Amino acid sequence: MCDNSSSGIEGHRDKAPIYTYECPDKKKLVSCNLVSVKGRFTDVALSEKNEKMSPKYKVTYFKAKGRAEPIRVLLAYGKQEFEDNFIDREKWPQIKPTTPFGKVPVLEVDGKVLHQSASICRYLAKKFGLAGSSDEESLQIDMIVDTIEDVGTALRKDMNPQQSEEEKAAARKKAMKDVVPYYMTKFEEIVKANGGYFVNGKLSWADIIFACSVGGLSQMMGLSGLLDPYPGLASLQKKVFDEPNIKAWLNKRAPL
Ligand SMILES: N[C@@H](CCC(=O)N[C@@H](CS)C(=O)NCC(=O)O)C(=O)O
Repeated sequence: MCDNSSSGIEGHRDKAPIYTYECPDKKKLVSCNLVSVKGRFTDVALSEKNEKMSPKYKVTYFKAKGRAEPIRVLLAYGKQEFEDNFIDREKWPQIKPTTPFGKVPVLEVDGKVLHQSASICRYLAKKFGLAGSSDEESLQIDMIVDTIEDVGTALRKDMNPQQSEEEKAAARKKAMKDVVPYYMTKFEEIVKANGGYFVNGKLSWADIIFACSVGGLSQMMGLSGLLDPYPGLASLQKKVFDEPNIKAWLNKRAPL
């Protein structure tokens, strides 16, 4: 379900020239190359690059939305160009050991490999002003993000790809009775009480995580219209995908 090219992951340390066309003046070129050769991501390198240019982003995952989608959507929101590196499933066994913990998505930022989707999203959200404007707001956002993860965990407990159609149907029925309404009803209340968003009446990365999760949840449940009984959540998802930068990217990206 995820992709990650071995050259992108392991090979970047040998590719010092990655910086050469990005660092126009000679002094910067030398220091950027040093940083790249050592494979480090120092504050010096970051501040130099922030002054001059956008980082070079590469998202590696399978050809699917899954845990990579909120990363892509956040990059789109931040108007960042990025490379979508799709892994062939047949090649995954060879690629897996080249990733930090045998999992994807990974995000490369100027060749530095980042892993753990929520950590990556939080990092990008901070950059693009979607991580809350106080510790308390950030906490509210994190609590929602962790609860969305709990929904997936609860569903996966009863469902797996090896199940027969009969077992799958029984698991879905149980989830539609116990898990989905429990979480969605509470989410709906929170969004209603917060001006149409999860936290303080404004867009945050929790909204993006939620909007991106609905597709995966619907797929697991084998139904469309998962949000039909929850108009506040349906409207939130629409608002996220109607954000101008996100919408522009969604319109031009190849369908997954
Ligand atoms: N907590 C990790 C989970 C990553 C994860 O489980 N990735 C799955 C795809 S969604 C994966 O790499 N599966 C392939 C494997 O484990 O071999 C994250 O959020 O990034």
